[in-house]
Amino acid sequence: MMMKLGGFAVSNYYNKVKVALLEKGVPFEEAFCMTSQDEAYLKRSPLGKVPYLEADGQFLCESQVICEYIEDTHSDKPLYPKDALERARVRELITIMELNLELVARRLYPKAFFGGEASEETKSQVEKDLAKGVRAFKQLAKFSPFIAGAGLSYADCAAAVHLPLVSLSTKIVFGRDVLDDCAPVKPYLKMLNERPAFRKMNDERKTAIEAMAAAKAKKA
Ligand SMILES: N[C@@H](CCC(=O)N[C@@H](CS)C(=O)NCC(=O)O)C(=O)O
Repeated sequence: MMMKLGGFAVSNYYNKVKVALLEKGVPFEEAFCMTSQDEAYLKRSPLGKVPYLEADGQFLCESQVICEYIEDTHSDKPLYPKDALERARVRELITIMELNLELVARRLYPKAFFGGEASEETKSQVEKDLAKGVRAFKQLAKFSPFIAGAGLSYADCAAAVHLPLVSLSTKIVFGRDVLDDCAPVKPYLKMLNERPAFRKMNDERKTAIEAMAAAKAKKA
């Protein structure tokens, strides 16, 4: 049974899984859906978030759990190194990027992207927490040429979708991209985007953003 990825192409967590599937050449279908707290949707995704994966008639949530499942079931073209410690390093980078960069910067998204606000207290806390996250990220990221070393990994799938949002939201809210302190980020993202899978994911993301903006303008 063909795997189905549920979500929408603007979501960074959805795109993280999508680009991994594309890189690995795993066949999958995209099932468009938005986040929802409806009972029916919660059966697929218990927190009401995207993405979810439907495989063998079952549903899985949490992008990293989904990536682990994809890796366990499709061992061709691995996106983890063979060595256990190197594999742990990939997971370490993903965890730092998601918990200490993306999730922290996410508190700025209402103001940065959705016409909302961020209190002075929120901004100050986010700035402090991001400083720690950026320091840890700089310590761990290798850029040689991939983020965890010589081979493309799930950490690159995460970096490609999360780092641009951290940059953009902090640039909009603080007037300063917190990742400017880490010079290799921009050329690294450019290098990733030269790969067909990453380009496809990003092209489809841009198209989805434009469609969302057009739908919003039509409503107003
Ligand atoms: N830890 C989750 C995060 C997923 C997530 O936050 N997705 C966002 C869209 S990018 C979402 O569904 N937000 C709606 C909500 O938080 O209720 C994962 O890795 O899948």
